[in-house]
Amino acid sequence: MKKICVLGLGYIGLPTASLFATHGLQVIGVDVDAKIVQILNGGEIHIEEVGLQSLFSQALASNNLVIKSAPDFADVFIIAVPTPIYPDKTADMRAVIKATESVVPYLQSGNLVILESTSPAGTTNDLLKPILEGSGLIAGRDFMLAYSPERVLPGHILKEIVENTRVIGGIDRTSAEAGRNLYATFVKGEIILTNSTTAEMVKLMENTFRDVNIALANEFALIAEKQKVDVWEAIDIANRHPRVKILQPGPGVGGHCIAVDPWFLVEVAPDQARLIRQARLINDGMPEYVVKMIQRQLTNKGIVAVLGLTFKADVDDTRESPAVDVTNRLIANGVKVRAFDPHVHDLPALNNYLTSSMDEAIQGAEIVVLLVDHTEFKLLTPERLTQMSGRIIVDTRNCLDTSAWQDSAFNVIRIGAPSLFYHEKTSPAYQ
Ligand code: SAJ
Repeated sequence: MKKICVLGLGYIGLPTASLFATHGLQVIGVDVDAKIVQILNGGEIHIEEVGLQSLFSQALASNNLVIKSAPDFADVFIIAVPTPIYPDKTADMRAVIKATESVVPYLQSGNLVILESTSPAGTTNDLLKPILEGSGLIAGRDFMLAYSPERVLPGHILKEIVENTRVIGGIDRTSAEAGRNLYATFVKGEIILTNSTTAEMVKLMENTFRDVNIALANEFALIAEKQKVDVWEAIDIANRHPRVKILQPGPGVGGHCIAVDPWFLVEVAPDQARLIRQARLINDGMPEYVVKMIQRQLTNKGIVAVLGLTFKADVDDTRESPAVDVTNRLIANGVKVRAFDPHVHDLPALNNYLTSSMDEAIQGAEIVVLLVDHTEFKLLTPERLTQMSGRIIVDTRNCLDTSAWQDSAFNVIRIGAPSLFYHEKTSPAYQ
């Protein structure tokens, strides 16, 4: 297992390829996007992730990594391409199918093929195996086949890819063990072996667990608002219970994982996955709730400055971002929007609304809406917003010090909390 071909050089494929290369294996990194291949071949990376540029540069400098637009013969093929959903919420497996088909001409006896993309349970056996067997080789006899989900948190990928427990699901024991030997090259966490369908299910369950728990937090927020309770204070108190860990309400759930993966379970078991579907609907309803919250405050038909477009803090990823959803809905409703995100410089559908600085976005704005708790937004002070025409901050992440802003005569509007106007400073819990 000396030569590895990694298909898909995104948030998972690129760090994986780079780590194998810096650990002495020969790696061919493949991407079908000519622009990505060009950027990588120029020594730069096309995504933002802490430490990745330096790791990638080390990988290139080791001469163990080459970037190409098509696969080549190798001992191991790792497929790490996206698995989005269609508008009807069923899994779009086209990239996985295409990548697997592209391996077929290069598949040789003794090879190991590993799928890393999050996929509906059964994919490795039912989808990959028949495609790969189109080569004339038989899975389990002539080549090995396994599923090993990526489980790393964007923003912490390089740490988690090494330290997290890794699951390897083989179509048979030999395949799982070969996968373990391979990942042990750089994984310091425990490596657990199982079958491929269980490993696929594990990954979906993890992200669904988080989605359902976020939906619960969001539902608590909606109830709290009705009850004139500050949900953030209530969660904080409830979480002092030794067995309670309520997550954070927010403007919705984004990213290519948590907002997508639960649907893979709904797709295969629509009658059973009732809670899972409902959780998805609750989380998907949050952007519209936020839009209504903003528009209720917008009395002078003024400018709304939107701060943050990514799906969460300190990343550049806008896939399935609730912040983008909120912004689009405001625009569709005829609201005058300016948007700024320090990590987003090009977003085709919103380029006409993007500003290149925060000052430009907030100049003359009636309302400022914080949709993402990027570090630099958390450090915002009232003095920084003096160019606004209004005095309303909608803090969808509860990341500002509300009382400091009220002291500066700002009205801070939060999800799941009674609106606190600067002249009503007392926390509602103590009124
Ligand atoms: N969010 C909330 N409230 C919370 C936590 C998160 O509204 O309390 C929102 C975030 O703002 C974001 C979304 O949920 O929009 C998802 O963010 P996240 O940080 O929970 O997760 P991801 O999507 O960045 O990464 C998840 C991780 N899965 C789990 O924690 C179970 C990661 O380990 C996976 O590898 C990744 O999905 C993936 O690729 O599947």
